[in-house]
Amino acid sequence: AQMLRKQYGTDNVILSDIKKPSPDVYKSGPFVYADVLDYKLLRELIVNNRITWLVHYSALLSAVGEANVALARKINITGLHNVLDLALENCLRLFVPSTIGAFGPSSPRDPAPDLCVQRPRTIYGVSKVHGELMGEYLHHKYGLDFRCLRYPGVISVNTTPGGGTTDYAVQIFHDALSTGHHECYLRPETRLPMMHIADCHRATVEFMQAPECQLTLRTYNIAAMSFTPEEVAQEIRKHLPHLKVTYNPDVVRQSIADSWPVRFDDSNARRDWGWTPVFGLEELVTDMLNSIQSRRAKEGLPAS
Ligand code: VAH
Repeated sequence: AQMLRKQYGTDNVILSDIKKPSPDVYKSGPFVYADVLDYKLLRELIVNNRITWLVHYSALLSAVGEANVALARKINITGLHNVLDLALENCLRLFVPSTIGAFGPSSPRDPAPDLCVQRPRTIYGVSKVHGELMGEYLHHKYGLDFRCLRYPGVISVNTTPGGGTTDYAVQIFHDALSTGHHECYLRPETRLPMMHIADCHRATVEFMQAPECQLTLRTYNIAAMSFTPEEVAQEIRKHLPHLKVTYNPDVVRQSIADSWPVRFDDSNARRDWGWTPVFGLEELVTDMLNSIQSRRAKEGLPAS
């Protein structure tokens, strides 16, 4: 929201969520409570605030979705259809994120191209492929301005890990600075595409601003880096040499990770609308450690 508010004015960008945000969210600009399953409430918000773009992030992620398939289906599919219908009715530009999780074991994995077989093995992945297909169908049939990016694992200090398979890549930084020990639920050599949150936000805004005539696809892969738990641990040890990682693979999340792409081919995004990442592994590790350290200092916690 910050990036959009800088460009379009604070009061022109409304954040919404189903849970009460922290006090600083209220301070940073307009916030409204919204439940993606409450069609009437969403319609009122869109009409009363003359909304023109909608960025739809509500979804249960991969691992938490496997633990609650019925809820994941409701939020990720029924919630999506509410948003698609409202976008059509109100001629909105609609952004819906997809994910590396939209691919499965029969997809090409290294790299995974934009267009290939997609038979994901999680309700999260199935719902995201459904979103890609529904959005593209409504675009071609009714002209819906549907735009979708397949995100890698997104690494940010601003949110606590949300039940995804890539959560370890956030938790390891917090553990490195607090206990010096991280227990990893993936095997050391499990390679997954990852991206710093700043690149993810910038890609989304730049993609939303791309002229329609430049887009040859409605859904694009975007990539920045791919790393394994051992590689990110080694990079962290350049700053904190004593980091200890023990590997205790979790069957569910290891099998999900093993069904996902190892790397993304994002050449179409780079060609069509100029996508290019800024954060590689070195920059990611430096930024994450600095961000967490300054947070801990504010909370009066020891540096590490
Ligand atoms: C997950 N972080 O792990 C999410 C994401 C690319 C993975 O979709 O489920």
